[in-house]
Formats: sequence, structure tokens, C-alpha cells
Amino acid sequence: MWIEFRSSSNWVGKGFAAIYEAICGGEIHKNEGQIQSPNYPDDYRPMKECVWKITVSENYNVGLTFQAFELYMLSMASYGMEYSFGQIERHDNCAYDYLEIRDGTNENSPLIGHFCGYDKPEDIRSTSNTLWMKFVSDGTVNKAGFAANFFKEEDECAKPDNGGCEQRCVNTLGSYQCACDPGYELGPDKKSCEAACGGLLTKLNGTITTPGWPKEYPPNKNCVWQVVAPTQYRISMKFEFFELEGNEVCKYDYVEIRSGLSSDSKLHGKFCGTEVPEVITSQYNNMRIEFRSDNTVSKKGFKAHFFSDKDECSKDNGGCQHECINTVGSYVCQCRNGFVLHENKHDCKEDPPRLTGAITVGTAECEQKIHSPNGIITSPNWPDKYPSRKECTWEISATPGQRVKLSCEFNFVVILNTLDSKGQEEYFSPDRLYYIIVAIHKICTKF
Ligand SMILES: [Ca+2]
Ligand SMILES: [Ca+2]
Ligand SMILES: [Ca+2]
Repeated sequence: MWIEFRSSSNWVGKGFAAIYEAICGGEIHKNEGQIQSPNYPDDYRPMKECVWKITVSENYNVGLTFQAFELYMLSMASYGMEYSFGQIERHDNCAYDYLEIRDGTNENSPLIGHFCGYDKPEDIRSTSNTLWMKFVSDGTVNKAGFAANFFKEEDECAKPDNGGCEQRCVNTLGSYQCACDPGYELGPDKKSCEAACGGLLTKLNGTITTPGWPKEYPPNKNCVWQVVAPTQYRISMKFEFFELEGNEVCKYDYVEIRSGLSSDSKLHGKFCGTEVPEVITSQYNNMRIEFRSDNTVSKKGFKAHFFSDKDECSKDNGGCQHECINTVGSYVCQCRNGFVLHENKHDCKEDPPRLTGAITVGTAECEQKIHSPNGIITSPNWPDKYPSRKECTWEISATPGQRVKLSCEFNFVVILNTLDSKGQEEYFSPDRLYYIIVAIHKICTKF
């Protein structure tokens, strides 16, 4: 309001006195603006009542978002106490100062909310193009009040073009957003959806593929998969199909595999082209796979399986006395040369220099295949005379990498021919006490 007073010199009168007062509320016909409690941001006055009627353009709704909200409310402590005595009802909590909002043009329109206290109300949207608001303060304590922005709001997603969104449209107050179905993500235009990629994988095994698989991957994609297994587990990645643009240089499209989760973790390899990478096993219990495509030339991409195996050897050497060898689903202990595995499968004992206390391999059958770690072989009828015109064979097999030691203790053996793994005959005489064949794992003795 603008008031101007002028006086001329020819006439002098008594003048005037007027009382002014800011009147709150009113009818507002605008598509956007701000509503504040009287005197905001200073404290509102007692005994105020303001009513606003907001109208925006037809075919729109009214949106309202609060920037500040602080209206006197009975303190929680006294409220709780009085409430427990049953003296006041819960809704009486806003009996002193409050803001009432209704969906329509007047005090009889449907109630949206009755607000007081110190928590900002949620965003509000009317169902038509009008909103009715009333602020009331009582005669006692005052606070800073509230400030809220109103604006015209429309549901862009209700339009025939679905807001221009390829898959999903999510209306928001004053705007809207496009969203995608599971397995897809928003493209650079924020409207289209393209196959999603990457993510955190915590299952023990699974499959990863380039986006869009089995079709060609899209250009300008960057996917990061982080595979995490429990402690003591190792993750292996095996490619079933591999076809990426590029050759050895891998400067266009590529996939990078690292032990660890960050982009500077230990690199196992950077791959492109059509050569399927070897199986890669992580150093520890996590693995990072990053795929990148540039803006031209796309190929079919890759399909890879990952599986996690517990590395029993990573803790206390798997309980093995000598060597622990991790296998998928299990592990085995091995002993160094000159030692054999104890029956408990973990400890190692010295390979007995003599065939004492060893298992006697029977003689009833003259043809035998022997797999036990040690034993005695004897001629038929031992220690009695062996029969004439008798041919006996013993095939002794040891674990690959181990050797077979044949000791001759008894002078009754006249001649033994041994065949090594190459089938070559070797002479075996009774006066030599030990006969050691190194680096073969199968020998045949012919009696
Ligand atoms: Ca909207
Ligand atoms: Ca490319
Ligand atoms: Ca294992």
C-alpha cells in the first residue's frame, strides 16, 4: 500500500491519524508464489487468523512445498504426561497455533492436513486447481511460523506420450522423471532406457554378460561388476563367449579384470578381440570386472560364469604338514620327496627305507595291480619253492610326480625285469639292495 501526504502553504489544517495493520491471507490468482505466516521470518503475532485461497491455471493442480515450519506446539513432555492422564486427545496437540490446508476453495473442502510443531509437512498436491489454507495463532507463545512455495503442478505422466518416457514415468511435484524396468537404466537423454549392466554380486556363483546380450552391446557403455565372496574364498571367472571390438591393443572396447574392488586393484588382464581369455582366479575374496565400449563399432560382447571356491589352504596351510593344494570344492595335502602322506591325510611321514611292517600283497593271484603306498611282493608260494613255468606280473602305480622304490631283500629272487613307463626293459639283479626309478609313476615287474 502506498500513502502520500502533501501540504501547500496557504492552508493549515489539523491533519490525520490512521491506524494500519498488515492483513494476512487473501485470494491469490497466480501460477507460482510464496505464502508466509505474518511477520515471517520474525515471530508471528498472537491472535492471528489468515486465510489464503490459491488458484492456478485451469487443468493444473496446486503444488505446495514448505521451506520452513515452526508453529508452537505443546511440548512433548507435557503432552505425554497429560495424555497419559487421559486429559487431552491426540489431535488437541495442534489446538494452539496451527495451519490447516484443504483441497478446494473453502473451509468445507476435504481436509489435507492440520499442522503444527516443528516438522516440515510433506509436499502437498491438490486434486484441482485450487488450495485453501488457514493459519491460526492463539494468545500465548509465538514462533517464526512458516514459508511455503506454491506452483502449478501437472501430472506429465498422465499425458498420452507418457511424458516422453520410453518405459516408466514418475510424476513429481513441479516436474516428473523417467524410470526404467528392472535390468534397464536411463540413457543419456534421461528418457530412453537401455540394458543395464554392472552391480555388486554377492552370490557364490553366477553369470555376467555385456549389456543387451545376446544382441550387440550398446556404444558408450561403462559397466563395473564387483564380485564379493566370503573370506577365504577365491573367485574364478570363466568366459563362455567372447567377442569385443579391437585387437591386442584394446583401445576401443575392452574388459578389465582385477583382484580387489577398486579401479587400481591388481590387474589380471585387459581383453578385447575374439580370443577367449583363460580362467582367471582372484587373489583374495573379491574381483572387479569392468567393461567399456567406445562410440563406434559394437560386437556381441561376452558371457562369463563366475564361481567361488573356498581356499582351505589360505588358513593354517589347510592343516597340511607339507604342501596344501586347493581344488574346487575341496583341497589335498601333499608331501615332499622322501615322505608319504599319513593315513590322516594331513601329516607326512618318512618313506620307509625298508619294507618292514608293510602290507603283504598276496601271492594267490599272480597278476596284480597295486596302488597301496607300500607293500611286499613275493613270488608264488613264498617262502617255499615257486612253481615252474609260471609268469607273474605286478603293476605298481604311484601318484603322478611320485616315484616307486623297489627294494630287494631276499636272495631268492634270481632275475627281475622291470618295464618303465616307456616300455623299456631294465635289468634288476639280486645283489643290488635298492633299485630306484626316478620320475616315472608306473613300473611293471615281470617275474
Ligand atoms: Ca509433475
Ligand atoms: Ca566399439
Ligand atoms: Ca577348495
